[in-house]
Amino acid sequence: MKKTWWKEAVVYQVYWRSFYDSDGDGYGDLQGLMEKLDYIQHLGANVIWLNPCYQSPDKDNGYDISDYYQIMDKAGNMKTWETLLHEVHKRDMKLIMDLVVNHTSDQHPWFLESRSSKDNPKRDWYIWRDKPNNWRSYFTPSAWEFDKTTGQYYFHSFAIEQPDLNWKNPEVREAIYEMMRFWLDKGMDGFRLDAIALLAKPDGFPDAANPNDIRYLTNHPGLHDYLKEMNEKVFRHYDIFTVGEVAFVTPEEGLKYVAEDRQELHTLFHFEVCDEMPSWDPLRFKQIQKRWYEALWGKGWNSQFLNNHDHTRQVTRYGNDQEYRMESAKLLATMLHTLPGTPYIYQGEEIGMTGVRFPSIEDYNDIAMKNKYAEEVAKGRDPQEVLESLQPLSRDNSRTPMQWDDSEQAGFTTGMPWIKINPNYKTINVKQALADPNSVYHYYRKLIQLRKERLEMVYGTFCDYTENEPYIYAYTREWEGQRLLVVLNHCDHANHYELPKALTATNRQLLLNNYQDVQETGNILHMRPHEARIYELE
Ligand code: TEU
Repeated sequence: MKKTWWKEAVVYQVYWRSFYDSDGDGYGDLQGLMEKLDYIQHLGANVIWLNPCYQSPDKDNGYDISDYYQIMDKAGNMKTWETLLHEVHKRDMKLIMDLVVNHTSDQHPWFLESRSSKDNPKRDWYIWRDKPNNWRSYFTPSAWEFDKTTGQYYFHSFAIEQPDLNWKNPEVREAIYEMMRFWLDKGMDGFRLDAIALLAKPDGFPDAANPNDIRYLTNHPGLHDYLKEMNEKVFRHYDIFTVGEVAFVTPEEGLKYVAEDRQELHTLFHFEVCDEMPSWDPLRFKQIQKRWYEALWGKGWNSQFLNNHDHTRQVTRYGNDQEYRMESAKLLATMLHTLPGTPYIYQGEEIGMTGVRFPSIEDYNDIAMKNKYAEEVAKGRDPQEVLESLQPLSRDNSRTPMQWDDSEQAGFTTGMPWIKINPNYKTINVKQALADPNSVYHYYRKLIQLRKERLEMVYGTFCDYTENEPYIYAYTREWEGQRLLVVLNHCDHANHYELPKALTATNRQLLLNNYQDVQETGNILHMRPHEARIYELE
């Protein structure tokens, strides 16, 4: 397997508006991120993924871009961004930017022109039809919006304020490539490509048999031609890292995006876990890991993550955020950093931050949740019941501000935060985590350090010994004659694990564990609740 910096990287995702507010306006900002770069560096992560900070009316928190060449006021300005890049590089770290090219804001001048008349030169930059089909969008009951100026409907895969670009039009593609080069020429290190599996649309937009199954929004023919062209015209001319957001793909389909010999993207996020596995389901999870490993290994590269700004915090959704919060957060980290693929840390995960339940819909900001709430209540459903049904997966679970200390507003801002702070900040915060040698934070540091030293964790072949076990997950990673064994007891009670013969033939040495006092030499491992261990097999 070819070695590259991005395979060995540990990525830290910064949802800047919730990270650190340097000027008291209630929004995190780029200057705030700059002030916390040492914190991220000290953790050991070496690539930062920055959520979109381009100019935007902010209907979907920056994913509705109205000017690709400017920085949003809330975030700062181009000068701050350039200083940020410089400061990141000074620390031997890299910066990748989130980029949205499936759609723009409805306030983007391209769309303002496009909607102004049927014969405007930009008309065909977006997708216009006389009649809608029966598709839903991610955020609304119809993917089409009627525009009375010209009496036609335009297509939007997400909010009404996010019209989809027409990728069939070569002028659109050239304009996007030019803009990509503008950013890359500034020296940044790559892109997280938003909703990239949606670029191609089917001819004629036929109705879907089941309009609620929105898989029809993704993976249409033509998509890979666009990605190949993008690579040829832009990506391959820079030493960068690209990761595409690719929903609803099988591993075989996923490989097409990342196969090294195809030259499209470097890696992908598939969402078989986050979109399709609502709660912890060990057998299914193991199967997903194995299938992706088998399809990609030696050919293309995967990512490992269980949460981000769209998906509820992992210790709440897939672990235990109560009695075993610390152990559980550490176990999930151990798993993500030892499974095949580049691991991602979503800000706050490293201190075991949890999801949140706000009492009222008014406390929420997430456009996906608010639209769904309105849609369901309009059908006559009980508002309280609707709220409760939407809370567990609301995107705001992950978007509450970073908890820096136990002072007012968790040390995030001196003003009024744009979204409420999780009330548990008094006990869960960075200050506490830095002071406690057993904290989740310090465990992450050790784990990341280990990944730098033990390249088996990056390049090793993967073998799962517990495919049918509901609680214990035990697997090895082997590379250049070195072998690691990872054993995880992902549950609230203790379990024994008897090592299979294949794993007992050699000595074993414990390299990392999330309990303090493991002293076991026999072949039966007594695993405590949410216990995680990494052994070297000699
Ligand atoms: O998300 C795209 C998207 O499809 C997610 O909404 C979905 O939950 C999933 O995780 C993939 O199937 C991206 C951004 O991450 C999100 O914040 C934006 O709202 C969206 O695109 C629109 O730009």
